[in-house]
Amino acid sequence: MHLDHPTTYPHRHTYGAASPLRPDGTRRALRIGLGGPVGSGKTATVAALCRALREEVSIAVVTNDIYTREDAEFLLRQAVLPPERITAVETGACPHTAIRDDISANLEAVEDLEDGTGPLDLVLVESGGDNLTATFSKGLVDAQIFVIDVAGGDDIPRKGGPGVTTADLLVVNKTDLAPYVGADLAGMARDAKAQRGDLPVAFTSLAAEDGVAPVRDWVRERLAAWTATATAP
Ligand SMILES: Nc1nc2c(ncn2[C@@H]2O[C@H](COP(=O)(O)OP(=O)(O)OP(=O)(O)O)[C@@H](O)[C@H]2O)c(=O)[nH]1
Ligand SMILES: [Mg+2]
Repeated sequence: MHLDHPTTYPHRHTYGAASPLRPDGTRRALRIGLGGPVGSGKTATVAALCRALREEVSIAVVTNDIYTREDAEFLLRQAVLPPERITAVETGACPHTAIRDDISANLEAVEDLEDGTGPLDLVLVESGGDNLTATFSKGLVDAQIFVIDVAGGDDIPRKGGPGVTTADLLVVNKTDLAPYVGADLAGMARDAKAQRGDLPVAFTSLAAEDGVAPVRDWVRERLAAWTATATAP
């Protein structure tokens, strides 16, 4: 082991929380990251949020996939936003690498969206599906949503992990499937409370009309707080 050769260790970026203002003094968009296990409903949540909020705020989306642009293509097919507001980052590696360790490609994507479309209020950054440990760098997003689903097992909140315990909002999605997979929603709520204390938890079914409402309301609150902070003297 060569303790005197620090360059043998992998380089890690150490971004701090990004300034809410751009160099010209105008407020940049609030950036919200969505992470969680494969197939839990991250893209479906992004699509539903865009539909619910696009009339009131200016939104753009960055998706992360390992080798494809599938999530971005899904959002484009669904026409949830104009095409110039949707960008895909191909991570080429474990999703958490691009949202936590080297966030440069994602930061560039966010900045290109802001430059290309004019001032934005909200940028949603979807991580590729990963395990329970993936979290976003605070240099990339201002708040994070962790999306799990009832079909992944009702013991997930009890198992914890940084996504479940520290995300600003925990979403337990696909509640419509609970009766079919024998998921105990009340038990999930108790376990989530034990892991998260006062941090909020939203139970959603995106199969239901307006099923994204609890997440939409939380995003609205964050946007109001962001606007107030970023415009304070
Ligand atoms: N029944 C039900 N199906 C859902 C719900 N939300 C999402 N789905 C379905 O679950 C599947 C996966 O949803 P996605 O939104 O692609 O999941 P994801 O987390 O983005 O997946 P990856 O990006 O591949 O990790 C799709 O077939 C969705 O239609 C829900 O609330 N109820
Ligand atoms: Mg997805």
